[in-house]
Amino acid sequence: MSDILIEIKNAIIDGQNDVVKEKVEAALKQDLNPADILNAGMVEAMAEVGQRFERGESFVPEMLLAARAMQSGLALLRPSLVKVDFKATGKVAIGTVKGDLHDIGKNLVGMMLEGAGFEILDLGTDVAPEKIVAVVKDSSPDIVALSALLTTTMPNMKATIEALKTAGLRDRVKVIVGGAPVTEAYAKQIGAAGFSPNAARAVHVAKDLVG
Ligand code: B1M
Repeated sequence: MSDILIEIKNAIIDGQNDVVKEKVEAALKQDLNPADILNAGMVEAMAEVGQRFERGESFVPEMLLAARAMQSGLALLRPSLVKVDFKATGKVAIGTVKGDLHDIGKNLVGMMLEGAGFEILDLGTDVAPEKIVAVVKDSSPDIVALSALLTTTMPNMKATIEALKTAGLRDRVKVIVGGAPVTEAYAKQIGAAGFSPNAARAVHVAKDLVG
């Protein structure tokens, strides 16, 4: 891995916002592939932060600082990731489920879908099933994309699908799900129309569903 990617990774782990910005700008100037900056530098860093948290070597404040540094780097990468390819058309409402505040993966999925030509309604984090029902009624998205990072909030994906059924809207929208603890088997079990383990795959899943 190139030195600058290692520097980006370490700066995210250490929550050094300004260093991340400086290094991501430098990497882009050096014409490094944005996908490599994202995956080898930035996403790897968050995986390491999670492992340190699990081992009791770092705590919530460190995770927050790393997340802030990651978001700063993502903002700089955004223009490269969102070079719109107008082939796909469709509207996606995306949000992190109720009780869950993790939004980096959700933001990344939203950016990649936007880059693929989808119109994005970003509902943010901690999105209750009732809110999704209201959005489907009022804004008629083709797809609802749900993210969950906690095993304790995953059941709110099922609750959202159930709420859409109860409101008689289940056939008006395709629900796709993802996030670190979510599996294809879980997606099938709750009746989701699609599952993706990462942002790039989410684009293919969404395109297949509207195509
Ligand atoms: Co938290 N956290 N966190 N956290 N956090 C995890 C998820 C954890 C795995 C860490 C660990 O223990 N190793 C653990 C969950 C354990 C579990 O449930 N199994 C955990 C915990 C326990 C917690 C708290 C409970 C800690 C506490 O307070 N004691 C707490 C919960 C708060 C809440 O949500 N109610 C908490 C809080 C936080 C912060 C706020 C400090 C911060 C989030 C800040 C933010 O998002 N703005 C944070 C962070 C940063 C993490 C880790 C370190 C990194 C997450 C991340 O951004 N990854 C995380 C450890 C880890 O994931 N390894 C951890 C990078 C991102 C690009 O990946 O989000 O997986 P990810 O997204 C991927 C795919 O999953 C997929 O595509 C993305 C790109 O490839 N994807 C989708 C995601 N959503 C999708 C939707 C789709 C499709 C694909 O739709 C179709």
